[in-house]
Amino acid sequence: MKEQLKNIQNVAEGAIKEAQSMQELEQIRIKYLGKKGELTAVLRGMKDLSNEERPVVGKIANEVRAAIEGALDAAKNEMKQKEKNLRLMNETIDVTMPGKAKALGHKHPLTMVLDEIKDIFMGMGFKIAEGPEVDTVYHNFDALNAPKNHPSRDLTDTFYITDDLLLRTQTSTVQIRTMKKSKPPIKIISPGRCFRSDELDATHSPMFHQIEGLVVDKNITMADLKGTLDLFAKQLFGIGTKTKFRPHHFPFTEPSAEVDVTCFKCNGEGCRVCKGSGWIEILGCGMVHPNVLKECGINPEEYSGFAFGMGLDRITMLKYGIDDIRLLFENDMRFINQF
Ligand code: 2NM
Repeated sequence: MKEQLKNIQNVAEGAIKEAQSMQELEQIRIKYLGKKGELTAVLRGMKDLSNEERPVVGKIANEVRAAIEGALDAAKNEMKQKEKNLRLMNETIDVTMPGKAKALGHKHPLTMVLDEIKDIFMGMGFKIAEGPEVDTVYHNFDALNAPKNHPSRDLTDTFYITDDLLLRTQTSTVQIRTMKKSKPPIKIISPGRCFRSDELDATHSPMFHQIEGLVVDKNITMADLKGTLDLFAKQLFGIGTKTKFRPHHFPFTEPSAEVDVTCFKCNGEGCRVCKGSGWIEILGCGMVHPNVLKECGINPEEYSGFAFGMGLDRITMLKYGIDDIRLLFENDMRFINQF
């Protein structure tokens, strides 16, 4: 029986040495020390021993149990330590590794130029006014003195929603709304999206951006208009920029003009940007038509005003040498990332 006990101890200790995991160790414990284990079975047989032999064998059995338990504990501890070391190894952080760069976003070129233009006019005391993109035929055409048969009213040029509602074709709708609800002095610019039923190509888009301006007060003259827009051009394109006012026609202004600036690329010499002329057209303007003031409840005998409008997309394209308007709306990162 002593031999049997010693043998159990040897085999158990051997198995513990070989064990690779906590589960294996637990299986060994059950196999030798458990209720139906090998050591337990031997101990059960002790009742058949003589009175002299029983305490001797009992002592050895206890020693064997203690030895196996001790070996199990030691093996378990060693295994835990190994697992911990392994975990610590895998968790080490190499502080010398380069970090992952976070891609920072930035403003869209249209927003950059819009912000620049807003700053210039705010510096001259203009306020920013906004209004709805869906507006009435009245605000978009009638109140702006557009003749009932004006071609811009055609279904082929304007997106109508109903007989009375449309997508605004210019932001003058905002100027009309502002004149109707407030008294002069008025000094606003109205930037925003506009819509015309144009075929999309390199220079036309059915959705585009306008910035219009309006000043109404007593004694506003063509000289105020020219001074304001000349200063604007010098601030946007450079102090050496010159402006040229050419007579034009708009239903909502009288007199009306188009404004050219000396080419900021070639300084008026003639180049690709200005198509050899030395001049670039950048906006339309004029003195607000008395009919428009009257329609908005402003007495044209008492007040006068000037207004202007420009295309943000075109100016952005000129400033950055972009040759296709579609690039501004496609949000291709290869394009956007260049700014
Ligand atoms: C332009 C050109 C000239 C304009 C006129 C008005 C209003 F509402 F006061 F009559 N707002 N904007 C205007 C004048 C717009 O865009 C090329």
